[in-house]
Amino acid sequence: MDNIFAVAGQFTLQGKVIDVREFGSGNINNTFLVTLDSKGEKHFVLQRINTQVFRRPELVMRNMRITTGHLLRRLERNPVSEGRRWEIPRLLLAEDGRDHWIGSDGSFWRAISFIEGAQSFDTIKDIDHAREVGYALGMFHTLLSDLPPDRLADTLEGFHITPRYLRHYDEVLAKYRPAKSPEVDYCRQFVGERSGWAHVLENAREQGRLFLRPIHGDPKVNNIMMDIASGQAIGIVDLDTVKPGLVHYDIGDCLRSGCNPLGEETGEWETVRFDLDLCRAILQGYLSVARDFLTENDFSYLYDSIRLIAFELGLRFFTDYLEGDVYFKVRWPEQNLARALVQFRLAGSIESQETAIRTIIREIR
Ligand code: GN1
Ligand code: MG
Repeated sequence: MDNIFAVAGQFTLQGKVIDVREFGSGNINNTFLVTLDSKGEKHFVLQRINTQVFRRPELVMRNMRITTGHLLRRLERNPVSEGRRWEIPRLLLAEDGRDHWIGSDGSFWRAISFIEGAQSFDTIKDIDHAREVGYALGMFHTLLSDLPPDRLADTLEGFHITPRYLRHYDEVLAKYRPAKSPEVDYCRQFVGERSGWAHVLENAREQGRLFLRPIHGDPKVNNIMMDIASGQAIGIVDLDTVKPGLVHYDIGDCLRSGCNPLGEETGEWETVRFDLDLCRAILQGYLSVARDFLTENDFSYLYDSIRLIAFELGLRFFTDYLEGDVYFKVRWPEQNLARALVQFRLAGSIESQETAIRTIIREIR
């Protein structure tokens, strides 16, 4: 780990690096927690950006600067309600004054402030946690609702555009001809039966029923920071995928992650289900802060967005499995297939509870 200490040192303007260890469970970038021997801040988060995925990392940094700057200004004008805190991850500068550092091998590194006294979870613990997760996403959307989306670069072309993932899936199927197995057959059938519907959000956007706004892109449960003392949500981290998009991608992603009590890495895919109580609580928390900017049309596509993002993530994992794990990091050979099965099962559970989910949406709007 000599080298990683040297990289961390690039961002250490005060004190000395005493520890660097792997941190979090991201599927794309490599993340480390750096501990300092310093009178000031004791930790920061160091990340190596996956430049195979984020082809223009400097634009990711620019989006992050614009977003965090906007969030800070908004919070100065409209502070969060009393007794709450809301933290925004800060970019740390390298010795040369830039917000990233490029290694001799071309690796792209950046450092972000660490939020002390907070933790995140891979799954939701209880109803209060669920409401707070929804609140956090609602806060994020509300604070960014007056940032014109075209100020943000599109750093990941095609991200959450389900028809593009389907096209890519067809290409991969034609090229790799997967061996037959019950799991692979289940996934293929699951995708095949839904390919006609998967355009639902993009069609609505083309018809002008839904429109682009700044989105987080990845508001899953473990990107929501929870205050250890109060149990309240205090911020959203992982701002790499902030870009113009439909808020539906975010709402769908938050719900597919939050309402799956077994979590997206469970080995028990056959018992995966979508939990309605958690769904109600997340949406209530979201609407407690974000109701005002949602339109009639936004509400009419909420159910589809929940179903679609679970389906889409399953499709992304399955395609990556077929393609040989070129996108999502894996720790074992069939991991992306296992992840796909979880998401497809979840999407199936969403479908079988459509009436109940639509009722929840109607009741709380
Ligand atoms: C990836 O790397 P991570 O864990 O922050 C992915 C998300 C998926 C998520 C599933 C840029 O996020 O879209 O929902 O895995 N990020 C990207 O866990 O593709
Ligand atoms: Mg992410």
